[in-house]
Amino acid sequence: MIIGKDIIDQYNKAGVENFNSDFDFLQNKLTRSGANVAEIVNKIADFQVAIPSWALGAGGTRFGRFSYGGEPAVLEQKLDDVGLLHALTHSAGAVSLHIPWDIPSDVSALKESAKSHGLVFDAMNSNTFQDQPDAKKSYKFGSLNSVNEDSRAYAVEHNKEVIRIGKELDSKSLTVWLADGASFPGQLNFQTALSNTEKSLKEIYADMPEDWKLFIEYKPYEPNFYSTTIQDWGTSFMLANACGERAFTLVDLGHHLPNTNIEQIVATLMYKGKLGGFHFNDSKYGDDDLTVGSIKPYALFLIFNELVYGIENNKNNPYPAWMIDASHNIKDPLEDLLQSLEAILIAYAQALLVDQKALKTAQLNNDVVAAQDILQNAYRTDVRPLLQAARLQSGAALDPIATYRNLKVRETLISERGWAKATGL
Ligand code: LRH
Ligand code: MN
Ligand code: MN
Repeated sequence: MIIGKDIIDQYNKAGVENFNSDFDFLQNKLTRSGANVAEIVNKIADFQVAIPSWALGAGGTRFGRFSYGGEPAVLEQKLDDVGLLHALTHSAGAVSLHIPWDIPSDVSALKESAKSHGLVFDAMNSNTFQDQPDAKKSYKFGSLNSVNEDSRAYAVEHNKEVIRIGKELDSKSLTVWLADGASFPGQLNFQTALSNTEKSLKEIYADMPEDWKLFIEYKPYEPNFYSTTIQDWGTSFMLANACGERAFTLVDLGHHLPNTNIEQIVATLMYKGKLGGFHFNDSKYGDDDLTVGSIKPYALFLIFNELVYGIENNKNNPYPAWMIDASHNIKDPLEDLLQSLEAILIAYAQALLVDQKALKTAQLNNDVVAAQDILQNAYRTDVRPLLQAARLQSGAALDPIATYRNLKVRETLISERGWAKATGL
């Protein structure tokens, strides 16, 4: 199924009148307070978030998985689904592949299809956290950190293979997330595990083309429950520094212990020019991979406030790679991703409204009340008409979920694909 611009325009007609009055009201209000509305709308329109190839089917938990009709069965169909999201929003202009879950069988056909949907290939993700059916070595006791030299070499080789596939797709980065760790005290020598990991990452880094970046993701626990070798941003930062200037830390919102101040981590990394990428999701208890903004929207806004400040002020930090890393257990995955995209852009737009000059003055005067007010004034603004303006100007849907439902996308996908199960997670 393909959603053409003409169909979107047709559906937009019904909502344009309401949009105009909502937008006028907000534009007047923001202009009065000194904001450059046109510039903000352009920034929102330019913001692109990668969709991971593993998020397009129903995810499930370790207790069960409930299939969702019309799920993509092969990579080509996953790309088509990202194409649908991009047609509706114009903010999902990239796809991120996980290897070997999604190995392209025909690279040039896949590139052609990506081009037709207006998509590029963002970071490649390697997978050394499971043994594949044809595996020659096991990752049961670790991969890049393993005490077993053969397993380590096998894992390094896999990452090199992912780089090779990524080069063919014109991707420019590799994300490494390691499950490596220990489930019981005494199982691992922490220093040896770290030193093995560092050596392995350096080998992978050395294999990357000059214009590639390495993103090192951290996570405190799961699947190992006693220790994880790359447990926190500090460990990732240290390893990125050891690898070189094209290695960076990647922050996944779900990879923190409860109440961690993630916005401060963002600021710290950007200060040192080492924030490479972001995985968006939301969580209540652990790495829940819930819809972005569904649990802690204010925390998301505070994170975006630091990102916006960092992009503006820390020119030594490269523009970060954005990706949604969510999983959908009971919702239609495409609708869930549309909700995530909306939440990301809302937080971004609110952060763009923060009066940075006034905030600095309040901080210099130690005016705590004013500082809080400045942030909350931005957070409490209903910025959705700005998102609609951005979508309208780029030919996307005023209301993506309503258009998706009106067009009966899921019903069409079910009739086209049946009840096929997605591969991967
Ligand atoms: C690990 C993770 C990592 C993986 C993805 C499937 O929890 O966040 O990014 O590659 O999930
Ligand atoms: Mn992740
Ligand atoms: Mn995760």
